[in-house]
Amino acid sequence: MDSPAVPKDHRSGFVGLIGRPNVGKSTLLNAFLKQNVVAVSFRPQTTRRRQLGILTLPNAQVIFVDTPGFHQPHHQLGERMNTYAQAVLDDVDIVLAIFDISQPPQPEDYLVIEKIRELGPSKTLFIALNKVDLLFDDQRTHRQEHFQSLMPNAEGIVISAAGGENRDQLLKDLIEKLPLGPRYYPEEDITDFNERQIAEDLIRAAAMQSLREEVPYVIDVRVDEYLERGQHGAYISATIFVERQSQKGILIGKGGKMMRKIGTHARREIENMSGRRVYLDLKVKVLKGWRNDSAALARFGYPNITTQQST
Ligand SMILES: Nc1nc2c(ncn2[C@@H]2O[C@H](COP(=O)(O)OP(=O)(O)O)[C@@H](O)[C@H]2O)c(=O)[nH]1
Ligand SMILES: [Mg+2]
Repeated sequence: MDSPAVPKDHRSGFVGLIGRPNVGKSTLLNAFLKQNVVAVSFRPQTTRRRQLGILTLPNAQVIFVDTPGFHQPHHQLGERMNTYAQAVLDDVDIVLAIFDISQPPQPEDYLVIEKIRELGPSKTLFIALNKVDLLFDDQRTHRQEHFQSLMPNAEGIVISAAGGENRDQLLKDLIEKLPLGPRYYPEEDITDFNERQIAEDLIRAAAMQSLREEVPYVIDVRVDEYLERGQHGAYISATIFVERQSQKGILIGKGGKMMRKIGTHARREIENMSGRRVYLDLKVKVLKGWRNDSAALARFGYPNITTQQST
């Protein structure tokens, strides 16, 4: 591959986004890329795998690494998700730890703070206090000081991933701390996931947002077919897996109402992501206890990895 000419002062490297579930890691990544390449939802644990988001600028290439949120796992899937986030800590040039400043520190934030303490001195660390748009001005200083007191060795920047406050400033700061280096990926690459994988996550996120109680967390999605149909767009058929027969009933809903709702929402998201029309065909299958089944986890794309520091 020809490496394109880049200026002498070109900077590049990996920025790992870490934090507890639901603080806005994936939202921030999509905002930096100005494109929805990772799934976002108001449910925790929407992100289950590590995914790259590649931002190519004239003077820099920033490779963001989105991760599942650190949490207390209740099954093998959760344990694996934590190890994916842990592995990213070891591999990146910069760790960007994200917290939700609209709420006081939560128990899972302390897991993240512990991870930060364990980082070696050679690792560059940034702290972003996100969702400042949800705070009243008079709460801001107090809350910022609270978070800051828990991490006295790193300065935090208050941002709104969704609203934009300080987002450009954060990007600028990150780029300044990246090492000088080449453009690692061609400029047309924006993620290491293909459309099929992104579609799986978008369908799962759509389902997670419509379902309640434990059901959002027992599903996973496999795309069975992704066919190009020229000017007619794409035909996608996918299976949503659940753990029990009763959950299958909930997913289908009365007269298929829930499936239609999820299908419409997911189709819209996939159309936005891919920029073309999509015909989406969904079915549901039961795969008993898949979140604790090693073979099923591997098939769904959650391999068992070991890290230097096991969680
Ligand atoms: N108000 C507000 N909501 C946000 C912001 N950033 C993320 N969110 C919301 O927080 C929820 C979780 O976001 P997500 O990016 O999936 O979090 P992740 O689990 O850390 O990747 C979603 O409903 C987002 O729309 C923000 O800056 N302001
Ligand atoms: Mg996420």
